[in-house]
Amino acid sequence: MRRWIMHVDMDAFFASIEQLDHPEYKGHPVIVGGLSSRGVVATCSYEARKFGVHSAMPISRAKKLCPDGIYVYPRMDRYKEVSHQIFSIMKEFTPHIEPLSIDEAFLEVSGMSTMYSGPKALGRAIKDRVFEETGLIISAGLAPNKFLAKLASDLDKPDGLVVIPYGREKEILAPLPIKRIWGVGPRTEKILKTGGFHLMRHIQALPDESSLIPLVGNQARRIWELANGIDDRPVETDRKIQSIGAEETYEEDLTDGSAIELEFRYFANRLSKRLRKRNLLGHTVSIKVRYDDFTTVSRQKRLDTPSDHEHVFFETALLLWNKLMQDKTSKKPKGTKNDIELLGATTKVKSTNLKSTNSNYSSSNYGSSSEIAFMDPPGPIRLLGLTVSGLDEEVPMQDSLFESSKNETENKLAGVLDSLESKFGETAVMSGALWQRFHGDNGTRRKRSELKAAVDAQSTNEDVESNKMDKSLDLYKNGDVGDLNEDI
Ligand code: TTP
Ligand code: MG
Repeated sequence: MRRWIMHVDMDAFFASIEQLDHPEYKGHPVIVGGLSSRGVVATCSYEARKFGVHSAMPISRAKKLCPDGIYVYPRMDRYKEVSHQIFSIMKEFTPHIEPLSIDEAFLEVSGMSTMYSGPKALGRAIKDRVFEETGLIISAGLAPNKFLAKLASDLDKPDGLVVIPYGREKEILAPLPIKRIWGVGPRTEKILKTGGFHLMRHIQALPDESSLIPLVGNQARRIWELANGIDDRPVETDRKIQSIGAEETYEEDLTDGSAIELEFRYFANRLSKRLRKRNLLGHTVSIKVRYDDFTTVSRQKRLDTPSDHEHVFFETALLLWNKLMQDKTSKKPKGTKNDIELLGATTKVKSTNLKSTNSNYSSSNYGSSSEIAFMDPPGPIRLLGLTVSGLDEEVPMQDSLFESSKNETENKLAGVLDSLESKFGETAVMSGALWQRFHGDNGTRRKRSELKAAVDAQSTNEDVESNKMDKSLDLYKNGDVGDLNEDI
């Protein structure tokens, strides 16, 4: 039996939902994104793309290119709801689904094409069904493997339905640039080009990968295979979440340590709730910092014992932040030398005795390391982020075992949405919500004690999940879809 993989990707997903829910938007350029001066475009309708607007572009630029467009703020809950609906429809065709993002998935459809007159008819049936039930259009690609199926779904967007038949893989790939190979990011692309490899056909001309090894090392075989249309990866229905993160781009740059402390408290609280919800423990904590000149740095630390505790995440963030600031300014943080040594040990000590999943730490429970202040940054900070990775499942209780098999697919999708959310970096969109929470009505900052109270109060409110859906980083679509998608 021949293997057939289908890749589906909704057209202009957020914008199409806005047009669906607001019929008066149909046929008009619709731009979804952060509406503040620092907002970026999450996506836009194909009508807006004609003006040159695209995802991750600053809204201010979009407004110059398309002044008469309809600009709307994202409604993540609604998009997630539609996403679930679409995944349920696809599940009626096959249980073998690998969700890749909120609007994208692989479907293992081998064998199913015999139930239709061929792969194209199968693709048509799924497309039609999604359209009938949701009014939304998917672009689909069907091919002998994942790499080609994903490529195919993009070849004729929007409303695409492209089949790459057996035997034509190399021919279709030959004229395409090497950056279309999964895992070939800008850095690898540059290296390959220095070796004279610009198009897939240049790699196809090689008898094997050996000439690529000096350029790209152990990635050579994979790159050679993909350029030749060879990809044996299975559709992974149980792909695990790799990381959970939160980050913010601030409407006004942060300039003092106390504001930064508050942000990390908030992130730590949010991440620990999300981990606990999924019964996960994280091994590695990383912080990300972007200065106002867009220089971006990150630092990470592996915990001795995996944790889901906000105070462990917070204290590790404190440690990493102060180390980073020390490196940057060659200054010591406020506090004695002993404090700093203690801080180094704190994460270690704390993470060993924090197994309870029922933590409810108030700010006063943060322990002695909270005596150490966050150092002031050397310059204005535009973005902060905190991510927990190296996720392991906590040993489940009897009840949750039952629960998890029952809701397996939902959990997987929720996981993908979570990890997707963690990739949506440039969160001008979200910053509005956080900003309001942290500010009085007149826009002035509340006193710090009030802010802490706000954070503590929030830690009891499970419903305060933010609608963060802005994105920026080239990590999107590359970051979370398995090892092949990492830049090398
Ligand atoms: P995409 O599938 O990349 O984009 P799209 O569905 O809007 O358009 P198309 O597939 O037709 O090219 O992303 C799916 C959704 O993810 C998108 O509607 C909004 C969100 N997203 C962002 O928020 N920021 C981004 O930079 C990108 C690329 C997507
Ligand atoms: Mg899409």
